[in-house]
Amino acid sequence: MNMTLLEELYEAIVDGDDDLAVELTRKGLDDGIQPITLIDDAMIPAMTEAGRRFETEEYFVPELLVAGRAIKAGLEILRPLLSAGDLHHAGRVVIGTVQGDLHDIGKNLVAVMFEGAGFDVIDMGTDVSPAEVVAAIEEHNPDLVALSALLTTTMLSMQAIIEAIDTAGLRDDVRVLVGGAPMNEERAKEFGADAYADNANAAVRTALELVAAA
Ligand code: B1M
Repeated sequence: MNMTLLEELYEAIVDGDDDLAVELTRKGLDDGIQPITLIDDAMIPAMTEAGRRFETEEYFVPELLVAGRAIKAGLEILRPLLSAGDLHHAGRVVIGTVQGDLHDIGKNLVAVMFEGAGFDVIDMGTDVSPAEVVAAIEEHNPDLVALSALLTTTMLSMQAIIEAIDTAGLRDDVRVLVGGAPMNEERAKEFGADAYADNANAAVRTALELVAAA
């Protein structure tokens, strides 16, 4: 059976073949496939499938790690293209995965989409403490703080971070957007965030609204 390029890219990521993921991402672009189509129709479904296999114990941590490395390698090819489209300055955002949490695939995706929408993005990485977020706000003076958490345990760090921003007297200077699998609107409100977004596209839309309203 002949597979389409999107199916091949999907398979390459599920199999954790980062060289092939890079090759197919480049080929997809050469064939005129939009970066967002490569992300939405191959990369995210592939990571979802790797996650499903993890849950059913067909995959273990090493397979998940190589799948994560493959999606990251593909995204790196797309990053400059997504950013090049929009040169206007939508605002500045500091983004990170909260303390105790090392999941960065969703956060990286949101960061790439922010860049594509014209935001200046300062990526604090993973396992970001309240003090690091406060220091990043003081250093970069962002419009928006974007926080990602993938574990039910680490999502509580979001609340600690928002409290630390408040204690530092900076809460009125920034909007706080939160997201990640265990989050929802209710928890976002409870933790003191300004907004919640459940996927990367919604994150961009919500970020633009928050910055415009401020
Ligand atoms: Co982990 N892990 N993991 N893991 N892992 C989950 C999250 C889990 C649900 C799997 C499971 O057991 N079913 C589970 C959490 C259970 C819970 O707390 N409820 C879990 C666990 C338990 C763990 C460990 C504790 C496992 C262990 O060691 N025993 C451990 C913890 C390590 C740590 O962080 N301290 C661990 C480790 C890992 C790996 C390192 C192996 C790897 C991460 C690699 C990496 O990120 N570099 C990994 C992975 C890959 C997953 C799953 C399979 C996939 C996550 C992912 O990347 N999805 C995940 C199960 C699953 O989700 N099916 C799982 C793809 C990504 C594009 O989606 O991150 O959800 P996601 O991001 C989405 C949205 O959530 C949203 O937009 C993104 C795109 O649309 N979003 C935002 C995310 N951040 C946002 C921020 C926003 C807005 C939207 O605004 C700021």
